[in-house]
Amino acid sequence: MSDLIHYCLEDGMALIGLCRPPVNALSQRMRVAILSACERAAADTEVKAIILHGVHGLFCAGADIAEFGTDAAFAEPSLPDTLMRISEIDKPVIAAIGKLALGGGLELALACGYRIGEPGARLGLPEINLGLIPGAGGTQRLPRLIGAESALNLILSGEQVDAERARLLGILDRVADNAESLLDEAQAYGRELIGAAAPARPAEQCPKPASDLPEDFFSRFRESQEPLWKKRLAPRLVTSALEAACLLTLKEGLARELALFQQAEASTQSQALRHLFFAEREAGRIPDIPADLPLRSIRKVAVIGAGTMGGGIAMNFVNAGIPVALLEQQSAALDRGLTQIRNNYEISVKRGKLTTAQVEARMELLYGTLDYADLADADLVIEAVFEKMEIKQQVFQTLDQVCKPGAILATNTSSLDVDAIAMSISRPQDVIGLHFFSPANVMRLLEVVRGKATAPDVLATTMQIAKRIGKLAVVSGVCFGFIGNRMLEPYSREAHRLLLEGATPAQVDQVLTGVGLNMGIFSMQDLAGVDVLYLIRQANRTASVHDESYCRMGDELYALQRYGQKSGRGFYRYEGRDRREDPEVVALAERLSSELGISRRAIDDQEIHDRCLFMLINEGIQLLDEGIALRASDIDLVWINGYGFPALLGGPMHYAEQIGLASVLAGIQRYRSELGAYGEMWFKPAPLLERLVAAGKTHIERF
Ligand code: 3H9
Repeated sequence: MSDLIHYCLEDGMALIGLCRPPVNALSQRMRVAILSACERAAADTEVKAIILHGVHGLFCAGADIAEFGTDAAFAEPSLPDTLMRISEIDKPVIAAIGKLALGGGLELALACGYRIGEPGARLGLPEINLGLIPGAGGTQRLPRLIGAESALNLILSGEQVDAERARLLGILDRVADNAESLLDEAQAYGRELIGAAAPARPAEQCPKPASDLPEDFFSRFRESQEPLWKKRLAPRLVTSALEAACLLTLKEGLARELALFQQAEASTQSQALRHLFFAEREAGRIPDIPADLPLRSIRKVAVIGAGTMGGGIAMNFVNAGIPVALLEQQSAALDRGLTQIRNNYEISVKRGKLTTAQVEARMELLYGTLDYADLADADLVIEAVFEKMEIKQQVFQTLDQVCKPGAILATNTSSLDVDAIAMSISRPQDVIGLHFFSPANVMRLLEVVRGKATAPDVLATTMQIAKRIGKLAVVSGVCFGFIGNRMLEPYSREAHRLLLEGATPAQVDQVLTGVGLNMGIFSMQDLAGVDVLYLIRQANRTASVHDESYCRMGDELYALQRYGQKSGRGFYRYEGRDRREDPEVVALAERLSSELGISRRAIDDQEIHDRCLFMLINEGIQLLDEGIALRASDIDLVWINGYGFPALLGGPMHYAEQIGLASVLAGIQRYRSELGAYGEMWFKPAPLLERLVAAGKTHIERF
């Protein structure tokens, strides 16, 4: 028998154990192995019932995602065929579900006549998160088990339910006492079924899944949901599949489901989301650091600065049960910071996300202090003070004196030179950059900045602690702005320049949100603060020798005290939450254009798209070439999780591959020649992009 299956016969029952760590993904080899074990059990007259279980406890996390988009996905036996055959076996088949039954894993369980789960098991059909629909019977068998509406909600949300809820919904027949007794209880269940001469499958609980729904249920449902689905294809396909379950026979419904699944699988949306699934898992791997490198232990954390950022950072750690010392210079600022944290938690209580007891437990883990001596036993110290090199270096010199040897010293900076901070103290190997995004307790992205001297175990420990506090950590090298903010520069530059050439803020923003970005660049800058961006620009201006005419719009708005949303006027005019195009801004752009000798013209949307996004892409490719980013997919994660780039496009690097690298290069070359001196200066194709195109590559990689 296969190494993927453990097979044994006990007490008239075949125990078929799935054994493909880590998650028993249903690859083609796995499907062959399961089917042949099931056929053996079906043919064996000694076998009166069959139990499918996970050898290492975990049942199954679904189809093998890596096979999608390749021939292996439907190589024989396909998953739908395998499950159809299992559902036809004329003996009771029991799924014993430990830990997880997700996607194709739950569909495998649904193909069985009976299901038992351990209390900690999570069940769900999360295909939608990959831009897919359940394609191996989930959209047809689940509604026949729990009704169309419940099935629709479960599949559209991708929600994972626990065992007890699954039992209440009717997905599980039984919940075992505990994980350890699951297999024994499944066997006892099997003996009962054999004793009672139970049928291979019980009668369907909901043979007419929509019987309790109004006739126009699906049309009304679509009408109400369409605006929320926006550009997403998968929810529309799920709804069609569920409707089919209500109208067609099981056999017809399965055929319809398969066609819809294949449409989803082939979509660029699903390709993008699958790319991101693997990108997230890859981001944690650092090529020159072995996975088994011993880590430093982090039991106590200290955060310096109790402002919005410092407070948010501290919350991450106490949320994960790690004690935090929060240090401020003045007691009033410390009190304000602690009160703000408590207020944030109170909001969660009001929303029903936390209990009062949980809030108290978290606040207990927070210790406010004004004394650096209290940081002596911290294993990780994160500085979140004002973004100014001298101030940060001063803090680090104090840390150098008070912190214990081996403590990791992190700076939360969004752009400053981590090496310059590290080199200012006696232990640069312990220094690392942690760029949290605001609000730090909410945003998932964390740029982990590896300095020249950062020790490998400091980086590896930081990556591990980031995972522990629920962050998606992406490694960046040291450069101005790291991965995310450095790419923001050319993207924003183009947007500003386009205003001088004749576009309006609303036109530019509409093109960007039309592509799927959460916010247009000008709405984003109005939110961030025109004044804040001006001050950052001022701080870095001396370093720049370039033509800065494109900064003039921002500079003038600053001078007019149009600071953005907070002052009611910026690139737009705000009335309450309403954003309006402002003729004054257009007039300002016209005046600046004439002062700068830039001729104005009507600009089409394609040009806005290409100039903003190709410059963004170009900078990303340059970062990869410089080794600032380890891989193209890391860049995608940064822009999706930190800057509102649409996940459905897979991130700027994946999007560039979809557009075609040669087209991106041609676009950049076109504007280089069409935009005169400005084009000459700024539209320089990244050498890596040129090399990739010359070599006929379609995938962005170091080369
Ligand atoms: C489906 O089933 C379609 C069908 O309806 C129809 C078909 C016709 N395939 O996340 P982790 C790997 S679609 C391949 O780090 P965790 C993962 O890449 C599928 N590989 O651990 C990683 O590998 P590596 C529906 C998979 O404990 C390793 O396992 N199912 C799959 O934080 C550990 O993963 C889903 O959408 C897979 N299905 O989380 C479930 N799953 O170590 C997707 C995992 O080399 N999976 N891997 O980097 C998950 O949500 C999480 O991985 C899971 C574990 C909760 C299972």
